[in-house]
Amino acid sequence: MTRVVISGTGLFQPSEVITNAELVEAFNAYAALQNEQNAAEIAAGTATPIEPSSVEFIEKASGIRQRYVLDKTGVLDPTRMYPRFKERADDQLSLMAEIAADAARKALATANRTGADVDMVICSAANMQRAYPAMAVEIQQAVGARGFGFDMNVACSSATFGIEQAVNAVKAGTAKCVLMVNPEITSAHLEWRDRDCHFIFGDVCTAVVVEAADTATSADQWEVLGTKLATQFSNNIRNNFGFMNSAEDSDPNARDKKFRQEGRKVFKEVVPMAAAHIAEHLHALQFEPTQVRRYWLHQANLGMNQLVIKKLVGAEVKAGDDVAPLILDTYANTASAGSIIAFHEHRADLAAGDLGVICSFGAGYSIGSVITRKF
Ligand code: CO8
Repeated sequence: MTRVVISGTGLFQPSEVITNAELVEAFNAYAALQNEQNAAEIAAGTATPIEPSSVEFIEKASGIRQRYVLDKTGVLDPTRMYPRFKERADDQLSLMAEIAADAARKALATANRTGADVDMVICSAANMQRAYPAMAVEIQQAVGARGFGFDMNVACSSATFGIEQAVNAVKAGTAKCVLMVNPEITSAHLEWRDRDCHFIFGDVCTAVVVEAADTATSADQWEVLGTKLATQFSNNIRNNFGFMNSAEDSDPNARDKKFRQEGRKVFKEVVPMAAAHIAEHLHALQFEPTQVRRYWLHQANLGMNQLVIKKLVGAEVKAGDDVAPLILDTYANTASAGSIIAFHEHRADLAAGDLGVICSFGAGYSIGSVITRKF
């Protein structure tokens, strides 16, 4: 059986940061404007005022302190509350492909590879910039890869599901060197005017190189011992934006055409599913959760990671400790990229033979785990 390794990772990080204080100031200015405009209806009791947001709530409820975004000005403009991107001509590199190519080049450099070594490209993210041609094919061209590329979307689990496709392709012999990228421009599908969720997301792109162990030359290789994917339908995280909207005569700017969730239900339902999933996967490979040196968990909410890690290894371990590092305080929830950022930033100190688990959980519901060991 072919042994497969992750031989490199890369991260694109936008240069612009929005702190919670800046975000709350913009939201509260927006709320004041709206309340002023609707003053008569509010006084008559036919409309309810928008309540202000608060930094204390955001930090306590989520653990998020700031987020990176591709455009800060549009998001913080209380008359807009949306990033502003310039539409690009068909012959220009699209924004998703641009950030993916940046992360990809960095990942290829750490894998000791160039684009010409890649024969399969997977673009896996919670949203694609357009219907077609596939983003992966544009990224394939941008990095000079050979072979073929395709897009896939499993919301927050897009990266772990993408890694499994990459591993299977190498094992099956349909590819030798796979580039899997996760360009997450979450700022364009977050409702920044919704107090319940305006603080949740940030933009980034991650990239992972997967290849056969016997041909890999990278100094930092992680053997993939197993992957396990699970889905279970839920409407608790949903976005109805899509190509049918015009045909259905529905408003493309209606609230349901952006991210929305029942946050409490997601929290309660996903935590036990994720913890049980990881434990089952480890047991199937004859490992105990306490043998894992590091968990690179999905980065949505501090409390969720706290509970998942407690269920796995006991109450004395905290999310944010060495065993389960956090990046969501700096990056916020970056959809599928979160667990990969954690892996990218928090693995250099591990030794050969150390065991690690990358795990995502999110909309679908979807859960994906990758059990890996430092080569
Ligand atoms: N400021 C001040 N107060 C607030 C705010 C705010 N911004 N928001 C809500 N409150 C108030 C509420 O009004 C409520 O007040 P009251 O008690 O008087 O009714 C109180 O705070 C508590 O509100 P909640 O119950 O909503 O707060 P929670 O403690 O549940 O925290 C969270 C909210 C942080 C959202 C939490 O529920 C959570 O993190 N849940 C899990 C979410 C999650 O992991 N989702 C994953 C989705 S990501 C995914 O799968 C990918 C999707 C694709 C990407 C999309 C990109 C855009």
